[in-house]
Amino acid sequence: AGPVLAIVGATGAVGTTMIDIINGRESVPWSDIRLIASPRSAGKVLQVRGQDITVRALAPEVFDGVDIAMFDVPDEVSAEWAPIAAARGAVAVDNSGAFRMDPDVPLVVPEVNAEKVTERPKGIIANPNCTTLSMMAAMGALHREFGLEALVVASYQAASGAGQGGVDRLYAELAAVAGKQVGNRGGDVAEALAEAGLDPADSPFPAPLALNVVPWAGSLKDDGWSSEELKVRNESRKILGIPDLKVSATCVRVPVVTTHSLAVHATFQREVTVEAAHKVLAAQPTIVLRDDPAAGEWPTPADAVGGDPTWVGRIRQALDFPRTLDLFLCGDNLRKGAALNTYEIAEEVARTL
Ligand code: 11C
Repeated sequence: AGPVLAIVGATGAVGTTMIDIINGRESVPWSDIRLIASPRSAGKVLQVRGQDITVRALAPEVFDGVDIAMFDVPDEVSAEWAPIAAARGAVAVDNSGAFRMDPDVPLVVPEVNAEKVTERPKGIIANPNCTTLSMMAAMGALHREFGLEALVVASYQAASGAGQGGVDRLYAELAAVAGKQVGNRGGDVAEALAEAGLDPADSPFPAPLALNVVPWAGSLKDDGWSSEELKVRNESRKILGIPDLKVSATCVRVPVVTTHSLAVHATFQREVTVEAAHKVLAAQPTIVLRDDPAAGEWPTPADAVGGDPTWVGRIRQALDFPRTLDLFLCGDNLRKGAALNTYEIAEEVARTL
């Protein structure tokens, strides 16, 4: 019989996407799939590959007999429960930020460092942040060919990065401004939201997101950096295996429901041309290269959303920077950015059991 898989956080935004991914697979290696969530969601019945599965409440004994447990829950829940799952014999594949920078926990993107799944002294493997992940398959491929030296990144992050609450808030704000001539005067978007009864204190975003962009994601760290910007730096270094990679990121929230985009200024050790980069990226099975500006072809979140690949385009040789490319990437933050990559790690682990 195949291994037993558990999805912890099965009813959340990422957990729901995880079930969609499993339902969409032609075949799966699992002999059994367990759905686990908070006691509030326990008892719900969800369909997985045509079978009704009752969601169980998180408890130590639900991990007995589980080979791989995927965690799509907040940091503090993972911090407590992933070690419990590991102690009960499961390999925990964790999508939170709790273990990513732990030197005894590999941080894995299968296209870049799949071999690391076997180096798991704590029985835990971490899945990167969705913003970092959106560029890793492309950067890994370019790094193998040209040797990456520095990354300057600006993100355009979707509301669903902040979970279902982020999606609900964006839809509510869009409904509140729809059909109104707002956005032309300071504060009038905020007034429209207030008139619709939308309290800023209830928003996961620190400013109106409808008709706006917000240069903030995550929590405040030293010297004005956001946690999200530091994750892009630290996680990119660990995944790519370049401890001294120079990285500088500005993370921005945009009124897109799902799919993060990144504008990347990437500097390499070796000479790189647009043609050579096209060749490398076109050969990657998980990348869609869409780069013909004369034909109006470039990636947008609307193209990438709901799919597995990362879309890449707008590749240009930086005019004043030799060995540097500017490019634009889009990746579904709930799929490759979270559920899909976590599931791909679980598949890699299943191959090693
Ligand atoms: C966002 N990238 O868009 C974040 C969400 O470290 O897993 C994911 C946070 C994380 O808000």
